[in-house]
Amino acid sequence: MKLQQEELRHRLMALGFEEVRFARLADVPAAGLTDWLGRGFQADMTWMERTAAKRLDPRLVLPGARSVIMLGVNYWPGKEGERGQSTAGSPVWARYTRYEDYHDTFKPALVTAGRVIEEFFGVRGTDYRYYADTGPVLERGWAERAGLGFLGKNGMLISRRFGNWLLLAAILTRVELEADGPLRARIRSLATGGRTGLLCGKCVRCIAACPTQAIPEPGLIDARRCISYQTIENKGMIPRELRRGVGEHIYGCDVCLEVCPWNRFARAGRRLLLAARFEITALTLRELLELTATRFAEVFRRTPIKRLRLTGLLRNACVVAGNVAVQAGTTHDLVAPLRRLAEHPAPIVRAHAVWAVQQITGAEATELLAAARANETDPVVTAEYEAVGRLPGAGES
Ligand code: B12
Ligand code: SF4
Ligand code: SF4
Repeated sequence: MKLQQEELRHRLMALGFEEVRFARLADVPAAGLTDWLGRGFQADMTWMERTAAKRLDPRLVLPGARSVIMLGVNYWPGKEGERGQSTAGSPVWARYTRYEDYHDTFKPALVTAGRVIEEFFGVRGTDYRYYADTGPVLERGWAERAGLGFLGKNGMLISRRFGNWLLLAAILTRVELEADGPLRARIRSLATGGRTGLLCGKCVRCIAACPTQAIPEPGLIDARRCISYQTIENKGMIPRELRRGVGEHIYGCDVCLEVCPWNRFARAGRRLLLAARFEITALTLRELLELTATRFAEVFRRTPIKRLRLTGLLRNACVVAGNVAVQAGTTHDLVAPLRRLAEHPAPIVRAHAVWAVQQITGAEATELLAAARANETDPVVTAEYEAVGRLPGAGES
């Protein structure tokens, strides 16, 4: 069996997965997930509540499941992918969005992995199920159990070989596999007793660096405050009190990942399962504010950003524009496109555009937005106009 599993590992690694490790499906401690849900940290991701029972018991996902194969793909983009991200005032994209949607690009390899399992163990297609962020599986928990790395205080599965830059996928199977064992079993001397922060030591960089204080306790993320949630999952208004914290993050956030000292081991990935779209980072904020539906579809085709849709991206771009201009301390060539967006058909775009113009121009905003305001009937947008004078510098930040 051991030999067969090693062969399987090599076959799956050859498909493009940098990490392939096995775990037995047994006793999932419920406390982590139920506590997180109980505190409302899932925000409006109600699917996390609906699927909680399945997440806590993989046998509800695949009856008779015995093992899980945890897969990791290194997506550190290397120097080439980092270029363009350091220019002051340019929008910052989470690293995983600088590739075509991994949910799609992993799929053919997962299909092939399934065939390999069928061939190796003489099982059928109904004897396994695979997911990459697409199913009710606690991927980080299983990755920790299988020994891909440890759970950091930033909540991430951190690899000693790749730092914070592993995307995960899971194959649940009825095949009984020998477990590789967690990292903590291999380095007992360092074990702190808990599962979180095994190799963090006294470091708390990620908690301190989070721009919106979304990590109230080590390993626990309050999605309601997390920029990643606000700019990707939230389809409504970004709460006013969080907008300044969003800073230049146009889509997703990597701050608590990138400050982690374990990234010193990161190296550019093989990218067998990733299709680079690094050109996205070259888009200027003005170009983003002026996106049309056609251009949006063209530029973001096959990327994860397409799921946010044009209105969501314009909303985020408005928030970034308000922040960038305030940081630069200048009035800006962004005011003209923002004034146009204050008359956009979608109320959510209008509301955030009004906020951005107020951030950039202060008292002048009333005059600059007078025409748009005269036509405004939506209460959410009207509330943004009414907030003039109560925004940063005048009490609210
Ligand atoms: C919901 C979700 C989010 C939410 C909530 C984040 C969160 N921390 O829960 C939001 C939108 C904020 C988010 C953001 C991001 N996400 Co996300 N997200 C998910 C998703 C769909 C579910 C996570 C979940 O279950 N959360 C609930 C909490 C309670 O669970 P948990 O973090 O796994 O930890 C608990 C369990 O491990 C459990 N537990 C304890 N013991 C044991 C033992 C066993 C055996 C098991 C099974 C479980 C278990 O207790 C822990 C908590 O105490 C997963 C995909 C998936 N299906 O797992 C991706 C996933 C976690 N996200 C991912 C990524 C990349 C991100 C971002 C970096 C994206 C970005 N750049 O913007 C950020 C990072 C934010 C952060 N610091 O966590 C990757 C993480 C890869 C990695 N190396 O860790 C995942 C795994 C997707 C993937 N397939 O690659 N995400
Ligand atoms: S992803 Fe960003 S906002 Fe979310 S917890 Fe990490 S640093 Fe904070
Ligand atoms: S930044 Fe420090 S505390 Fe946070 S996960 Fe990395 S090592 Fe742990």
